[in-house]
Amino acid sequence: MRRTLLVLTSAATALLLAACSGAEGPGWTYAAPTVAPAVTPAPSTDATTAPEVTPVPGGETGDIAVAALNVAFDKAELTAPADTKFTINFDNQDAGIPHNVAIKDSMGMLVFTGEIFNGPAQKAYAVDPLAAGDYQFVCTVHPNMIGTLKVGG
Ligand SMILES: [Cu+2]
Repeated sequence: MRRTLLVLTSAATALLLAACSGAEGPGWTYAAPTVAPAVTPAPSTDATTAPEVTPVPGGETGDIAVAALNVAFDKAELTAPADTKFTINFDNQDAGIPHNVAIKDSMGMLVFTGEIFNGPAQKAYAVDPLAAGDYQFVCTVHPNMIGTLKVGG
């Protein structure tokens, strides 16, 4: 007699528990939709990396684009055509810091000196024809800002 009562009561509590968890049941369904929205914001980070990969504007032959940011050129190497005029589109992105682009030949002689100006601002430098060879482009104000300019093939 006693045993059947125990069984009955435990069965009753089991039913109660089932009813309780049944009430909480709908709670777990919310987990699924939250997974999808978390993935979508990722593409927005592309905006920060985009400016670095800016191609030569206009696509005109011989045009060079170089920028200065945090007292450094954004490129270590530039290429220009030989024996023909070309343009350096210089983008000084350093607010309140003066930069320019000057060109030295392999002997260290200055063959071109662009106007020094404060950022943020841009200038297009017209450079006279250079003979084929390796040159150095530098910022007159900051000797640590150096890169290689390859003229011709
Ligand atoms: Cu500089």
